[in-house]
Amino acid sequence: MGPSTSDLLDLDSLLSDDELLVREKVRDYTVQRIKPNIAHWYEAAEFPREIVPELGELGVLGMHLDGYGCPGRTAVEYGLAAMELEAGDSGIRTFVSVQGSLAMTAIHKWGSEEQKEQWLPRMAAGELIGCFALTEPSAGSDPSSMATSARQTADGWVLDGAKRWIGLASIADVMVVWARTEDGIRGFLVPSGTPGVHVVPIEPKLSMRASIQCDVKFDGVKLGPDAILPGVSGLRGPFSCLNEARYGIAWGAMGAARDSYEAALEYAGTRMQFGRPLASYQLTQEKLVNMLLEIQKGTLLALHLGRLKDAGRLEPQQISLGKLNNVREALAIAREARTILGGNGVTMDYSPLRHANNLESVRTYEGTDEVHTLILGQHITGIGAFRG
Ligand code: TGC
Repeated sequence: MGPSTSDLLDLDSLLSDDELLVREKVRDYTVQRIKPNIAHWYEAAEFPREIVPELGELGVLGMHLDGYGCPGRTAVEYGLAAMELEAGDSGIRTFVSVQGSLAMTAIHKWGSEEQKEQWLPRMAAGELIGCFALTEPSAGSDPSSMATSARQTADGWVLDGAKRWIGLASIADVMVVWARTEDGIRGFLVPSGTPGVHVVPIEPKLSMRASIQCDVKFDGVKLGPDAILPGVSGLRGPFSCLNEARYGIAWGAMGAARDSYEAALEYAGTRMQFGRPLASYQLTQEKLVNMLLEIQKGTLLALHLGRLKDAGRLEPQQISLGKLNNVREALAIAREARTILGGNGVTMDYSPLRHANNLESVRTYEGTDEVHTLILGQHITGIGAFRG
């Protein structure tokens, strides 16, 4: 049998047996565990916490990290997993990104040996949840303007300030908090239950409903001297973690796009109008073909980024290219798929509008379209246009 209609170019032939195996395992999990339940979780605005240990068992938490109980898989394997999970829902892939690419990566890259031993094995197993607190109410695209501060005292540190849009904060066992110090921006590990930390989920939301994002306030929070991540000072610390998450998003978005396309293709084949299936109309075929073009190109792009990453050659501006392009195209595909579904496309029975709503958040977090455009603009012209 030739390649499937979702993989016209036979991109699967570019994957190794191990990569295909990882992909199939995560795809099976998504089909059996996420897809049958996602409409309910989304409608109820519920993050299914019970799946966290299952994701640990599946080997997708801190998937690309080595040692400390982490799975130690390749960048391509991690990307394929992100793609399959986001074919289920962006909120589920977001959990995996926040836990693995952001919180665990920060500890793995910049933590002390004790911090790594304390947190990483149980986070990889899905026994503990982490979050990553960078964005603030008035510092989104520009984290260099953050106001949250950590003041050194005789006993350690005192943290004051506020963060916003922090994924998983209300259920996190540990927060990675970035704060301004006399020594520049530093990372701190704040365990749940620390006095002075106040977390409030942001709701109701029209996007990412099966995920949690929170406001967090730090009011004179006392931390020990060993709360600081010793390995990094400056924005390089959080940005190096964002690179990992943005890379995963370039893959994940193509999962949401593929699921939207497949839903529209199946519907078009069975839905009769004017005595013929929708798929027999030229206007429908053009929509389906345009979706497939972008899915194939975007998947090939993500795979190329993954191969560069595994070779240790992936540059931040290349990640920006992937994140910008693939999320933008995925959003257009999800919206176009919804048009084929007609009125039925606005019900929870079909995935494309849910994907489109989620992708509005995905295009905004981890660097907006505008930020990635300007990162690329700076790279090609040599002139930074972020500041006036
Ligand atoms: P700039 O002066 O260029 O750089 C400051 C320092 O950082 C280094 N750096 C990087 N290092 C590693 N990877 C990268 N991609 C890096 N980009 C910059 C740089 O070398 C420098 O290091 P050093 O040692 O020389 O000091 O910084 P800038 O402020 O001018 O950057 C501008 C801009 C717009 C590119 C940057 O601010 C940016 O990327 N803004 C977007 C911020 C963003 O993505 N926020 C997302 C927040 S996290 C999130 O959304 C979580 S969502 C998940 C959830 O919790 O639900």
